[in-house]
Formats: sequence, structure tokens, C-alpha cells
Amino acid sequence: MERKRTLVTAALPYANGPVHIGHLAGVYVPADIYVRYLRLKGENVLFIGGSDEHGVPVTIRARKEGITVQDVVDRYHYLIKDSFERFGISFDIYSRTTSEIHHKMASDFFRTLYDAGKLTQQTSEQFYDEETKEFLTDRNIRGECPRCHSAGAYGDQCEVCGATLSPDELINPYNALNGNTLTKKATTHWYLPLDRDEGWLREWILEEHKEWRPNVYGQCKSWLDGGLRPRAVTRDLNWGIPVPVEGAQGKVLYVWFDAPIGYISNTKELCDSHPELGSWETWWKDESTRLIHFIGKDNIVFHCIVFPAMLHAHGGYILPDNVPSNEFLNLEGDKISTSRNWAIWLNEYLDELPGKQDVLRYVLTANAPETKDNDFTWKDFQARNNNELVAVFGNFINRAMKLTEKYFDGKVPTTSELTDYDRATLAEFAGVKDEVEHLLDEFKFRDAQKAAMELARIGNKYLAETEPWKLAKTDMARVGTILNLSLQISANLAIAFEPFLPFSAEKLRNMLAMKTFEWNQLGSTDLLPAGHPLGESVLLFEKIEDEVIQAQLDRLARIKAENEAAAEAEAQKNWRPKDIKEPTTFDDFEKTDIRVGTVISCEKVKKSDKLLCFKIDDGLGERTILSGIAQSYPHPEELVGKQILFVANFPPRKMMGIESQGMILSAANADGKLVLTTVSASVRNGAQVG
Ligand code: B3M
Ligand code: ZN
Repeated sequence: MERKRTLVTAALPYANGPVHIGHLAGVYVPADIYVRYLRLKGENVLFIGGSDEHGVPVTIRARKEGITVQDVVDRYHYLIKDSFERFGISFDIYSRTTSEIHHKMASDFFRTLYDAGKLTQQTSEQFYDEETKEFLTDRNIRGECPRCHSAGAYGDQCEVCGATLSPDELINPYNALNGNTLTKKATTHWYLPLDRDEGWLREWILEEHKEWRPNVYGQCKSWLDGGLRPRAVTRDLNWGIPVPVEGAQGKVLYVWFDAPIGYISNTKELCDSHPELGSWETWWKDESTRLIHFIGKDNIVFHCIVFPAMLHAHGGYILPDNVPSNEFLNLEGDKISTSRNWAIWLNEYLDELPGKQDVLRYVLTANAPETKDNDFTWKDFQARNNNELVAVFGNFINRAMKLTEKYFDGKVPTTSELTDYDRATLAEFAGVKDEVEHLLDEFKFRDAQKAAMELARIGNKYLAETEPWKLAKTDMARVGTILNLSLQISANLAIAFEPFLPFSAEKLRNMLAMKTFEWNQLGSTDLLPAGHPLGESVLLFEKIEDEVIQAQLDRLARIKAENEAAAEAEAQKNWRPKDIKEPTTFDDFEKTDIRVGTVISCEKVKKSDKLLCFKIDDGLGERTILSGIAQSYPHPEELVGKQILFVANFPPRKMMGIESQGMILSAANADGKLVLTTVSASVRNGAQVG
């Protein structure tokens, strides 16, 4: 029978920085688990990866660092490739989109669409820098925000007020890289007319792929329901794959056009040098190949709509069978961010926690953001290592090995009669294979790992309850049975965990001196014959001490403080006064009764982060006023004795059970801190301001 053929791809990371735990959790660990599982089942599978080396971000980084773009992509391509290797991500090929094979493949692909009239052409006015003779991408255009009027908003977003913008909305737009003012110039681009694909895409995704994860299906549905529009597939940029059409000088293929073709190019590169794998075309064009894309949620539209539309327009290609996309992983409660350095970089992890690749793989799978965003915390990392990997998995294996060495000279003992408890234990793990398999087939990696971990729990409980160490003096036959069974469970663990924790599974197989291991042996109780000599035992997992975790938390705290300082400096730089309000009249102003009072006492309101409770001498008596400025005054008692301004004629209002009789006036500083207003010389309490 022909083996099932599955082509698995993992998103091509941008070569503009190192990869972090979010990448690993979202894409590479689940993809690797899946591939290892299929290989273990003896299926025919290729695992394709590579770096995405085009696009604007690499050019920005190159300019910032004053090096060439090629230097940038070289540096990060090898760094990323090395990190993946060291984490056991078992790509069959990890290549790059700057390869010659890829340039030709992507160029030919475009040309085929162009020649077949599958692309449309449109001319539009775009921002242009006359001096550098360049069109600018949204991110490289800055200017005044039309909403909040802060300076330095980006062409796609204002980072001060959060508004989504288009470059046309910016007031006085300029080139972010050199400050030059910009003009408009006409430019022509080619478009993929996605509007024409709506019909078959709706049918293919919404009717034929209802089994896709709800997050993926839902995103596709909302794109389709919103109506598809033509998408430009070329850009004015000097880094990328030249548009293979006469008169298209200075234009390259849009990075999202060439990057997914990278999956095809990398398959070709692999197959061309390994004829035993068959032709790349079998992998991409034969209907019996299953194509699976592992990606993060921000890539869904490109893999479920745009790339399939490209493949469809080209003709001859298969479409993905499934696109298991994860949500995002946060770090200690905050969004992972490359620009804010809020991440755990894989290269740094490998240096700082050497040999602990499997621990991270385990924790990231246990917390996988499969259905919703999830949080990585160092405390959880430590707890899962110490309480699960060490205390359950490692402890069980260690005891089974050590007892066999002690009582049976390191050889698998024979079994005698089984007790009811033995039989119940066997029954408990008989179903593990089906369960793990079923979950993996449905891309439920978190639950699958949990189900595999059940084996270790069963084993650990079995040894704890049968206590063979107590029976050694009286009933060696019974001890032999217990250890035989424990070793069989250990061998099962070595198979079940190969996809999840490949380094530990290999160590375990060496300990058990297992020669063969296949997925189909899972659940069996005669994996190790009686008399089989075990290998040398080593510790599978080690406890992680508090100091190690604290060092990581300290590092994050330092980064947070740096980020806050930088954000504050940025806010100061961009601050400008708000627009003057609509004209008013003296009569209107006169209605507000502003007065001077002296602070008698001031303290934080219990259970509130924001409120301070002031007691004011207002010249008539004592007045209570609540004010939401606690975060600006960490030592409110220092305000006692100050003369401040307050509005005296607001109706009383109850907050947190206290009645507030007025409002204290303060001014907001550029960093958002509030500053109380006061008088420049002492006046009588109750004096009116006006
Ligand atoms: N490089 C985007 C990303 O890393 C992009 C993926 C390409 S997959 C073909 O999120
Ligand atoms: Zn703004």
C-alpha cells in the first residue's frame, strides 16, 4: 500500500530579528509535533521551512544599523536556523527566499499569472521623495496625527492615540528616514483581483472546510462576508524579486506574494537534491498529497484566501487541507513585542538555560494558545517543570530504572501472575494510543500532550502504591512483575513523547536500550522482553531553582523600566497643547464658582487605585472632595497645608461610599501625570477665582 503523503509547512519567519517563544508556541512546536508523529507512524511526510527575507522590515533594520540588507538577512537567517535546530524543530529543509531557485520560481509564477491575464493593472498617486527618488511605504511616512495632533504618527497608525490611519490623512507628511517633505507621484501596480474568487472561496472554505479551527474558519468567514477587493502584488521598493515585466524597473513582487511561493521553492530545492523523495511536483500537484500550513493568527488571510487564490489562478496546484493557526502567546501578561524587546529570545534561552529545550517545548504545548491567547509566566514554567516533569515523569522513570539496577542487575525481570491492581493499571493505559492519536489528528496538541502525560501519572501512582522496595525481602517474584510492568510503561512513554519532547524521549530510549520504536507499538505491554539489559540511567529532568527564575524575572523588570522611560520620553517629545475649545462667554464662565482652599488632610481612598480624599478648609468650614489623582501623588500627606483651587458649586456626588463636594483643579503633564493648581501668594480661604 502506498504510504500517505503529507506536506507540512511552517510560516517563514521574517529574517529581521531572532525568533522568540511566541513563534515557537504558535507555529514551530505544534508543526514539529505533528511531523514527528506522522514520521513515527511511518507516513511519507516533508516538513518545509525557511526564512522570509524580503519585505520592508529588513530594509528598515539595515538602514538603522547602517549595514546592507543582505547583511541583515544573512545574520538573522543563520541565527534563526540555528535556534530551530537546537530546539529540535525537525525541518527537512530550512532555506531562504533569497535563494536563486526561489527567485526563479516566484518570478515564473508571477509571469504565468500575468501572461494568462489573471492580474489587473492600476495606476494611483503615491507619496514620493524627490531627493532619494523613492516611493514610500506606509510605515516610512510620518506626520502629524489628524485625530490627536501629536507629531510623528505613522502612515498606518498613530501610536499616541491608537488611531488606524492611511498616509493620506497625515498632516504635513514627511519621510521617516530622512525628514524630507513628500510629493505625490503616479505609479502603476499589478493586482490579484480577489473579488473574482469570492464564489469558489466561499464554497471551498465555508462549505467544504467546516472542520477548520473555529478561529481560522471565523476569520475567513468575516473576510468573505466583508467582500474581497483586488490586492496589489507588486511594490515600489529596491529590495525583493524584480517584477518580470518590461517597464517595471524599480518594482518588486510584494513580500506576501513571494513568501508563500517559498514553500514551493524550498520543496523543489529539497527534492532536486534528494531524488528518493520524488519530484517536487508530486508534493504540490498530486491530488493525493495533503497540504497542511502551520501559521500564527495574523497570517490567516494570506494562507486561507490570498495564497489559495494565487494557486487557483495559476492552476495545477493542490490547495491546503488544513491551516491550523494558533492565537497569540503573551509574556507575563503583556503582548510579546520585538520592538519593545518584550520577549524571550530563543538564542538567549538556549544560552541561559542550556539543555532545557524540552522543558520549554513542554510548557509551551501545555499552555498552547490553541483556542485563545495565552500567557507565559516564569513561575508557571518552573511549576510545570518541578511538579510535572521532575516529580511525575522523571521520578517514575528514575525509580523504575534504579530499582531494576538494584534488584535485577539492570535487566528486565520476568513477570509472574498479575494482580487485579496490575490488570486495572494495564487497562488504564491501554487506551492511550487511540486517545493521543485522535487528538493529534485533530491538531489538539495541548490535550494530546496531557493524554500522553497520563502514562507517567499512571506509572508513578502504580509504583507509589505497590511499593516494590518494601517487598524486596519477602517476594522477589512480585517485585519483578511490578518492575517489568513499570518498564513497559516507561517504554511506552519513550514512544509517546518522541513527538513532544524529542531530546528526553531519546535519552529515555537509550536508558531502556530500545532498538526500535514505532507509533503502532504504543499501548503494548511487551516492548521490552524479559532479560533485556537496560542502558545507563541518567536524570531526565532537573529541578529548577528559584534563583534561576528570579534572574529571568529581573531581566524582564529591567526591560519594562527601560520601555516605560522610553515611552515617557517619546510622549514628552510629541506633546503639544490641545486645540483651543469652542468660544465661550464671560457669563458662561461666571457660572462656575472656583475658589481657593487649604488642604487640611489628604489620604488614599481604601480599595481605590485612583482616588484621594481631600479635606479642605474653604473659609466657611470643612469640605470633602475626592480627586482621581492618586497615581500622580504617591505621598498625599505632603499636600497638607497647600492652597489649592477647586470648583465649589458642583452638586455633591458619592464615590466609594464617600460624598464628594466639588472638584479639585489640576493640569495634565505630557507624561499624563496630574499637577495640582495653586495660588502664587497666600490668599484667604474661600476667595473666588475669576
Ligand atoms: N514572514 C509573516 C510573519 O512572520 C511572514 C510569514 C510568511 S509565511 C509565507 O508573521
Ligand atoms: Zn493620534
